Amino acid sequence: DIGGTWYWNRYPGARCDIESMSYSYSFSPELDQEWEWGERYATQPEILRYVHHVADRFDLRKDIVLRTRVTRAVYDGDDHRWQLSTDTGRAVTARFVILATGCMSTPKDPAVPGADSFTGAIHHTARWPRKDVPFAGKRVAVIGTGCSGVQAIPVIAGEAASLTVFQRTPAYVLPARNRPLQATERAALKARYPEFRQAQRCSRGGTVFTPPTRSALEVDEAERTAAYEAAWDEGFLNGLLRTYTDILTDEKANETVAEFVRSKIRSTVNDPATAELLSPHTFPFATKRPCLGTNYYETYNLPHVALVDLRTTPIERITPRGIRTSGGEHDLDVIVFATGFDALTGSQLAIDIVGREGVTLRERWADGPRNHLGLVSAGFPNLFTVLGPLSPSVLTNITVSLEQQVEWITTCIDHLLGNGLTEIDAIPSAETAWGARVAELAARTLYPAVDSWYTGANVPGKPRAFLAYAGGLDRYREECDAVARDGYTGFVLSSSTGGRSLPAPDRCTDPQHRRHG
Ligand code: NA7
Repeated sequence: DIGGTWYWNRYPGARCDIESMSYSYSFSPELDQEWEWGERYATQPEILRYVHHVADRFDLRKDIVLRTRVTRAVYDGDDHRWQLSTDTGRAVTARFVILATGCMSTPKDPAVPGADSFTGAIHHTARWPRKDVPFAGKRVAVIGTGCSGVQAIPVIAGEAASLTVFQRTPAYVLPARNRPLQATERAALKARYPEFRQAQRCSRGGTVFTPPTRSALEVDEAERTAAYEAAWDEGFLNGLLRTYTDILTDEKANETVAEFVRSKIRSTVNDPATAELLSPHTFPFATKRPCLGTNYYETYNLPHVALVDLRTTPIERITPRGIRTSGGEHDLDVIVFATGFDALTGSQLAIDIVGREGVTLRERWADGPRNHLGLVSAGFPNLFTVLGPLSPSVLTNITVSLEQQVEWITTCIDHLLGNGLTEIDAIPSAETAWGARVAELAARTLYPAVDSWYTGANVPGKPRAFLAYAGGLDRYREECDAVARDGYTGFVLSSSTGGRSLPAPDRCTDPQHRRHG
């Protein structure tokens, strides 16, 4: 069915961590007015209903082919078209291909030996069955304490006979403060939706807030704590990040927030040893995506919930009866993997993509993703990506980011068609410059040093690189618009008859691309 992430991630407790009235399409004022969000943070079923509504309202289903996996895409340089193969045998020829394959859609293989031997049920949060998974009376394990595990754990604990959480690295979990939306607050935002949507578009991360002006280190502890308490009470994913300017850039400033969260864990979790195990010490706050939870830390006070620290007692294997760690065997009926994704590049590299002159995307990205503006990779003409690597994507409210990229791509294709052009390709030197720019923006932050899915470190063997543009959606939008306005600098635009209208020749200095002129 349609829905992407919100189709697949139907695990108990799945919901968005951006407010629903922000995390929705902005392209239709009528849609904005007619849809009624029920909760501050929408559940997965509610978002899926919204996606279905959008598909019906705009008559999109006629253009959607379901139950079909694109397995291979080969560029025919003579015909200037992509030949797509699918697992149903259906073949498709297309001039333009847009990979909207998702930034978190290829589940990571947790590679725990013995999974096949388990006599109970195993489920991955990102491939959750459509039928209900019963937990009542069952002994359940959750492996993984990222955002998915953090959402699922309290809900599963509410039903299961026992829950054992297998934790490798504790997360910073902030309270969501979710609640039903009141009709009056929905109406108030709807009354100013056009301005609100415009403010989102011009914002740093796709959500609207007042940016901080001071360093965390220039105020005294009492003032800082008061600011952190206020943010904690508000329940925004990035509320604590937005208290001061330097939380993500200065280790000392960051540590003040990190310690504040740890103090909250200590005051919530009754058992001091469990509280300590749940307290993150190995990475700065928000250098991995923080999690929004509901009763997450409180869940560990329940008598039937146990925490296993995989750092001291690693998993040895899954057995027919359960999970064996170096500390002993845990008998189980259900194992839930909440072990995350091969983020940002996984879904593109899962397709066998063959570009100009037989070069594959896997070869081209062997040392990490390369592209210009996060949109097109050199040698793979007319193949665009939305929410892919080296774009703001996962650092932003993606509903805003994806509309920005879709608009840019649409304008670009219009430009090509309107000018008798058949092809856009990135210039390798522009790609190198873009990669350097993305790395330079990341280097201003604490992100790159941390092992996370932002850096590819969660997938063994994946080349390490900070995979997102950290300069903000506002700046990214300006950069993309400037490129288009200046005649698509860093790209070669050409026609099948050999004519090239843009960019001007002095911008295309890369020898590999001269032949297209
Ligand atoms: P994440 O954030 O990648 O979290 C995965 C969790 O699983 C994390 O705690 C990992 O520990 C743990 N993990 C991964 N592999 C293993 C193995 N083999 N053994 C034990 N523990 C493991 O994925 P989520 O699905 O929670 O969230 C992804 C994003 O989706 C989320 O941020 C939202 O943006 C939407 P580690 O930290 O690697 O030690």
